[in-house]
Amino acid sequence: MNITTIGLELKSYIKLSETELARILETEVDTLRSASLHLLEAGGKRIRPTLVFLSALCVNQNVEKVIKYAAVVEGIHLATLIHDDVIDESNVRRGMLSVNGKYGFKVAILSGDFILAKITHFLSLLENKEPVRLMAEVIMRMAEGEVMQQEDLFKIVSIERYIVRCTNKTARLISSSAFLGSIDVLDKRNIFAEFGLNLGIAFQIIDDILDFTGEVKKLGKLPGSDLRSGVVTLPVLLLSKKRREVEILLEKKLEDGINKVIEMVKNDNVLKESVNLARHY
Ligand code: GRG
Repeated sequence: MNITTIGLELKSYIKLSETELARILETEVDTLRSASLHLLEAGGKRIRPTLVFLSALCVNQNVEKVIKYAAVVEGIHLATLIHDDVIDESNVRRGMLSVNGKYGFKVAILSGDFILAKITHFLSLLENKEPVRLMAEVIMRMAEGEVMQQEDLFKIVSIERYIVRCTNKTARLISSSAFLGSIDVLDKRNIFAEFGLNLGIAFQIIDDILDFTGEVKKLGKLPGSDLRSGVVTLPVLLLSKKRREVEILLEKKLEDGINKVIEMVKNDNVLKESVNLARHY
């Protein structure tokens, strides 16, 4: 199979997984259905379902059998994006109105809860109970990662703690996507999980770098917005020679100070160093 054929096949399997997700999220309450599916229709790269299908293809797993897992990982991703936008009070996601922007924060919280409950219920009915246990752990860890991030706002923490945050917030779901695609191949699935974990950490690091270097149009937000909301990421943590100066600037939580730190990041070697650390994973 060549790359073009794989690409075309992937596209059609991703479509099938979206239909499956819409089926899993079926409800008689129209607002809840449209709020839960809003971000699916808004866009997104579908990295997690793609990883499910690619790992299935790599191990010669029947791709039809993993459509449900592709639906599940994108569904959990949607719920976390919805809750994340409530926490950040962000009105834009995937270049469109976020769920809280469109339906208000109460419906947004409830639709995130609804998606998680529906998916857990769906998985609990499968004969193999491993996926429901795995996804419950991923969801727990994501909540832990997000709370750690809230505790760390405007603080210079250790790189180790930052990596734990990336692992919990982002990498475990990406890892489980690679695992679920290869779940029936017992001697390979843990290798895929480990690959996915490293890929997920690198993915979050690059996402954090792009917050400093990306364009408004592609980011869908102003560069430096992570730091403006207090989320201190790798490039800032690597400003080790100016650590005390950065700490003082961030402690005040004032726009001028934050802009100064953004300039320090751009004028230092830390963006390059951050890319190197991402490459290491
Ligand atoms: C368990 C519901 C629940 C919440 C836990 C809000 C929260 C607490 C965690 C936030 C997790 C989060 C949003 C992490 C960021 C991960 C990330 C890099 C998202 C962007 O992923 P892309 O680039 O987005 O794949 P698209 O839109 O392309 O799918």
